Amino acid sequence: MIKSFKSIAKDDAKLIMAHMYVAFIALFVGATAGLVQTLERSGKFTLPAGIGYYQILTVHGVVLGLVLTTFFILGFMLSAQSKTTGGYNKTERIIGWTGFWVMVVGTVSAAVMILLNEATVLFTFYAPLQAHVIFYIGLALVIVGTWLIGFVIFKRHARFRKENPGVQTPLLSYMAVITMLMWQIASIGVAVTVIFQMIPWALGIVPTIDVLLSRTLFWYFGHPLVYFWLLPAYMMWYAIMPKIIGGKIFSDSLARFTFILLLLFSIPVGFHHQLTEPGIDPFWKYMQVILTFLVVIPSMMTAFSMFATFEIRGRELGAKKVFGWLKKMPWKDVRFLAPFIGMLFFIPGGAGGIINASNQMNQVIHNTIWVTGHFHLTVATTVMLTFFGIAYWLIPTMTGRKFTPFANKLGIIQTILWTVGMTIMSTAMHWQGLLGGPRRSAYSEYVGNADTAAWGPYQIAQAVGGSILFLGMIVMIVVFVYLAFFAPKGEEEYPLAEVYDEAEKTPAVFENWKLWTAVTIALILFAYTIPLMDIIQNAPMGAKGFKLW
Ligand code: HAS
Repeated sequence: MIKSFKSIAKDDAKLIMAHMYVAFIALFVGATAGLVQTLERSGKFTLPAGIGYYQILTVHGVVLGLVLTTFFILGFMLSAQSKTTGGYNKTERIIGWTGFWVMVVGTVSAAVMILLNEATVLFTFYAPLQAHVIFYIGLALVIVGTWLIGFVIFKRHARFRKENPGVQTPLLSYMAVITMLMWQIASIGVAVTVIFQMIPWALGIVPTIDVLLSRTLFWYFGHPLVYFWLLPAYMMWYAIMPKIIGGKIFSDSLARFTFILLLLFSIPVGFHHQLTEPGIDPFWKYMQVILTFLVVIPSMMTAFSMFATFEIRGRELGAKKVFGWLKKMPWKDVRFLAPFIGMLFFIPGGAGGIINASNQMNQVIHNTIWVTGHFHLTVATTVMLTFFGIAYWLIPTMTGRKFTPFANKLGIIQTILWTVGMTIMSTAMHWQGLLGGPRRSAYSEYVGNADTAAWGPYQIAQAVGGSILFLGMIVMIVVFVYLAFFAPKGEEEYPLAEVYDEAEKTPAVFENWKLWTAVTIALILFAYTIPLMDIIQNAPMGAKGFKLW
C-alpha cells in the first residue's frame, strides 16, 4: 500500500521546481534546434552565419537527450519520493542542492563549448570526434551531480526502512532506488572513458585514443541510459495512471519484479549498438543479443499490467466487450490522454527495438535514419508524452496552484500536435531508413547526389512533422509557464494509486539490495570481461608507437 503524505514540504518543492525550470528551458532550446535541423535537411533552408548542421544536431541531442531528460527525471523522482516517504531532512536537501548546482555548472560549461563550435561531437560524443576539454569536464560534472542526487534517493529510502520497521516501502521510492542504482552502475562506464581517455586526449597528454574501447565504454552506459529515460515513465504508468483513471494498481509485486528485471538486464547489452563493429568477437555480440531479448520481457510485463489495469477499471464501470474498456477511459483528461498515447506509440517503438536487436536485421537499419525514427517513437514520444502528462499535475502541486480546465484544453491541443507531428516525422524517418537513407547527414553534404532526389520527399515530410512538433513544444512551454506562475492558487492532487486489497503480499526478497546488486554485477562481468580484455590486449599501436591504452 502506498503511504501518502498530504503535501510536499515547501523546501522540497523548491528543489524539485529548480529541476523543472532547467528541464523546460532545455525543451525550448532543444526543440528549436530540432526544427532548424529538419528544415536544413529539407533542402529548403540554409543555416545562417556559418552555423553548421552538426553543431545544431549536437545542441538538439545533448540538450534534449541528456539535459531535459536528466533534470526532469531527477526532479520527478525527488517529488515521488518526498511525497511517499514524508520528505527530506536538512542534510538530504543540502546534498540534493549540491547535486543540482554541480549539474548546472557542468551543463552550462558543456553548452558554452557546443555554442562556440568547440564540441560538435553529437549526443553520443565518443571518439574519434574530439571536443574541447571543458566539454568533457562539464559532462563529468553532470554525472557527479546525478550521483549526489542518487545518493539522496538511496539515503531517504534507507531512512524510511529504518524509521518504519516491518512496513513495506512505498512503491515509487522503491522504483526510484532501482532507477538510480542502474544509473550509478551504468554511468561508471562513461565516467571512465571521459576521465581516463577523453580528457587526457583532449588536453594533448596522450596523442591518440582507442576508439573501440571508448565506444564500448560509452555503449555500456548508452543502453541503460535509454532505460534511465524509460523507467520514470514506467513509474508513472504503474503507480499514478491507475489513480487518474479511478482504479488501483494491478500488482505491487509485478511492478517491483519488472523493475528488478530491468536493473539486471539493461546494462549487459551495449553490444547491440555495436553489432556492425569490427574488433568484438561475434560470440559476445551473440550473448548480448540474447540478453537484449531478456530485457524485452519486463516491458511485455508492463504492457500486460497496463492492459489489466485499464480492463479491470473499464469492467468496474460496466464495459462489456473485449475492448469495451476503451470507451470508459477519461479521454478528456490530458493527464490520462498524453501518457496513454505514449503507451500506444511504444507498441511500434518497442517492435522497432526488437528489429534493431535482431542481428541480421540490424545490418539493414544500422546507421540509417530508421534508428532516428526508432528513438523519436520511444524517447521523444512514449517518454516525453508521459513526462508532459506528469507535468500537468506536478507543476501546480509544487507551486500551490490549480490545474484548470483551460490548462487541460491546451494540454489536449499539445498532445494532438505532438501525436500528429511525430507520426508524420517518424514514419518518414523509418521509411527513408529502409531505403538506405543515412542518419545524421546534412542536406548540404549530399546535394547534387542522385539520392537527394529519392530522399527529398521523405525529408520534406520530416520538416512538416518537425514544424508541427515545434508548435506542440511552444504550447507545452505556455502551459508550463501558466501552471508555474499564473494559474489560480489552490491545492492540486498528487495522484497516487493504491494496490487492490486482494493483491498478494509483496515478497521481502525484493528489498534485498545486496542480492540484486550482486546479480547485476555478475551479469555485467559475464557479458563484458572477456571482450574488454580482448579489446585492450589487441589495441592497435597509435601514432608514434604509443600504445592506445
Ligand atoms: Fe532502442 C537504438 C534496441 C527500447 C532509445 N534506441 C536506440 C537509440 C536510442 C534508443 C536513443 O538492438 C539510438 C542510439 C544512437 O544514437 O545510436 N531499443 C531496443 C530494444 C528496446 C529498445 C530491444 N530504445 C528503447 C527505448 C528507448 C530507446 C525504450 C528510449 C526511451 N535500440 C535498440 C537497438 C539499437 C537501438 C538494437 C541500435 C540500433 C543501431 O544499430 O544503431 C526494447 O526495450 C523495447 C521493448 C518494448 C516493448 C514494447 C512494450 C509496449 C508497451 C506499451 C503497452 C501499450 C498499452 C496501450 C498498454 C516490447 C509497454 C494499449 C492500448 C491499446 C488501445 C492497444
